[in-house]
Amino acid sequence: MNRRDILLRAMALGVSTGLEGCNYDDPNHPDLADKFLHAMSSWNDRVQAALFSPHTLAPTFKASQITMPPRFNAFYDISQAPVVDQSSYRLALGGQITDKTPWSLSQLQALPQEGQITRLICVEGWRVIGQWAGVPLGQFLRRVGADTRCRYVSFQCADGYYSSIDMESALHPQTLLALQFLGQPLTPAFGAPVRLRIPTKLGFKNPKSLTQLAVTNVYPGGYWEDQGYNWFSGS
Ligand SMILES: Nc1nc2c(c(=O)[nH]1)N[C@H]1C(S)=C(S)[C@@H](COP(=O)(O)O)O[C@H]1N2
Ligand SMILES: [Mo]
Repeated sequence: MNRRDILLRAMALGVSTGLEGCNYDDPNHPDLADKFLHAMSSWNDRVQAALFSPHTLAPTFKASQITMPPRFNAFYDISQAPVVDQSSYRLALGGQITDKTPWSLSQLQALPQEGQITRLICVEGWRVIGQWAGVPLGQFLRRVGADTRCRYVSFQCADGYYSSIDMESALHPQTLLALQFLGQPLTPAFGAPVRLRIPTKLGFKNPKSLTQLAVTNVYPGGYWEDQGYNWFSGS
């Protein structure tokens, strides 16, 4: 275990000890446990953000280590994955961005691309190694004149899913607007035509089939985040 792991584990222990020591089932204060956990989670966000270094890279792997077959996940069955028409596709831009002209798929494909073989970790308790390629999000944000002093980048998806990340993680060199998976254009199930690939965060922070990207100082939350999942969720 490195120092970061030890610290994170110690914090997790602190949370459970805190819960055992007090009676959070007080019928006069039914939402006390909720409030306590919410306070712990937002404190956890701040500690994770402080520990996160924009220079620390997520581990990368060899082609021989790629998980085959890949594993799909969404809040619905794979047969329900949205099918987006590629020729009329536009990625909409919103919020604190100078040039909000929507981007077609061929325009995104014409930008410089980067590839990575990294691990995707789902909170459900499984992990897969995959290969993604696409446009580094930081380069894209600078190109469209995003105000990178803003706190958040938010994402909307074709299936109604949504999520958001901190600006520092958005500018991390391994954070991609991915167009390819396993050496081929993304398929609907794996996020066609464009998904976020961010190997420094858990799977649910990797929204697929993006329709809109926005830069904002207003906390955008997310599909799972709004149901209590920790927002920062570094991996
Ligand atoms: N649009 C969309 N993106 C999503 C989800 C979803 O339900 N809809 N699920 C998330 C979760 S929980 C995980 S673990 C990863 C799974 O990505 P994969 O199907 O490429 O393995 O997608 C994330 N992105
Ligand atoms: Mo997940």
